[in-house]
Amino acid sequence: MAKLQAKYPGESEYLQAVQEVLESIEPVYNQHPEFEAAKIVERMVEPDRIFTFRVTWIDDRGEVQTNLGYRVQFNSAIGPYKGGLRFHRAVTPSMLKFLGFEQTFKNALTTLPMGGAKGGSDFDPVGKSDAEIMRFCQAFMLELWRCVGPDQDIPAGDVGVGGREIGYLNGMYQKLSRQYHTGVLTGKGETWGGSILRPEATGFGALYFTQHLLHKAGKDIAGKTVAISGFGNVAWGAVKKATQLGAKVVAISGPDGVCVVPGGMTPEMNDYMLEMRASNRNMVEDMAVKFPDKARFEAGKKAWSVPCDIALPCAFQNELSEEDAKELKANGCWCCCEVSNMGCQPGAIHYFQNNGVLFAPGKAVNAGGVATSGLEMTQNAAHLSWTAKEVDERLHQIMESIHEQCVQFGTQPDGSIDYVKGANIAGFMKVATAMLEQGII
Ligand code: 2IT
Repeated sequence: MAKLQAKYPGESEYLQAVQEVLESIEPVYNQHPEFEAAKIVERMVEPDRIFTFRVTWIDDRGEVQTNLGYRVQFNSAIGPYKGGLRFHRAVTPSMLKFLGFEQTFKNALTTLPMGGAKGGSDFDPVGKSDAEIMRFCQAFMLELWRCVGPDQDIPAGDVGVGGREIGYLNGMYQKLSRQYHTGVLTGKGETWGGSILRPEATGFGALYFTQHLLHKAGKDIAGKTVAISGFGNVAWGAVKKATQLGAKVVAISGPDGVCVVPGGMTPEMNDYMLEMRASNRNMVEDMAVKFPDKARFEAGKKAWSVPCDIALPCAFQNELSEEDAKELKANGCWCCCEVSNMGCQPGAIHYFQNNGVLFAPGKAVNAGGVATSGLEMTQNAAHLSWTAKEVDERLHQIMESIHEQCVQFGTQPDGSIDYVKGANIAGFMKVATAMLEQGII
């Protein structure tokens, strides 16, 4: 860690992600001198390569705009590079390195053969028209297409990139490459190679994982209150499945504040989240304007100020601080399943773990998204489409297996389960073994 800090000062998210994994794996690593001899950790913390490119496009006023684009190909030991694209004004190489690093372990947990990658741009979708989004995606693909391919690197969506953006990216990829296979991006539309349930998969998978965690703790989700941050694709799927399972979603939030929903989110409100995302306004207040008798907007507040049994961070890294964790606990919260990548700050995780709040990390909880991307790749490679039932069953099995891996590697001498350790050690052992067996490269 000291070497990395000196080498990459200021790359705080990347250093935070590496620190968490190294802390978890230390005891296991020390039992394997062959890992040390092959310098597995020193190799694993560095991305295989990073592409950086200029993306120039023209906005609706006719002005020329320039952004930066990136693809971080982190680790291919267990399969081709796989991971999402993030369009957000705060995107930096540090952010994409942390996400690519996390992705490598997460993808290992899915049981599918996928390496880790992440990419994106500092392009800010907020306030952009549909035509601007299309022109930006096309300009972005003018560079990205040379870095990716169905057996090399398969991007998907992430924050700011959903089905619409994947469509524009795929159209331009085909135009440039004259390759008409369906396998270079996942999260595609259902009529052009996309898997049924991929849009829902991250949120659904997170709730399946939460069910297993609660079951192990002798609890049940039905009738419980849930606070969710965000209102994008992941939060949308989480609200839907939580509600289907009989829980009451009492809060969703955005950068402008929180919507408190005392009676619980209804299916109509859940559907409206899609319109809120497509509008590119990035304001959760719109929900309270649309449903004034059901939702109350509180400006500047987080979802963590709303009393709940279960907290599901579904928005952005470091969105839940130690203070938030204390407020949640004080208001009766007893479980937090992290759905966003690194959504909880280290202080929050330690507070939860030391104060009897069940906690599981994003790389286990949210892996249903990329797992279903893996199922989309399988369908594409076989030139067929599975039914919703088939995809959902496989997603269920995968989330159960991820939970089992956490239990296997995370059970402590006192019988409790440290899900952070469990997920990190399980992912690490798989990637480290694959690296070791393939030699020093
Ligand atoms: O963080 C993630 O796992 C994703 N954004 C999904 C990646 C994917 O390739 O589906």
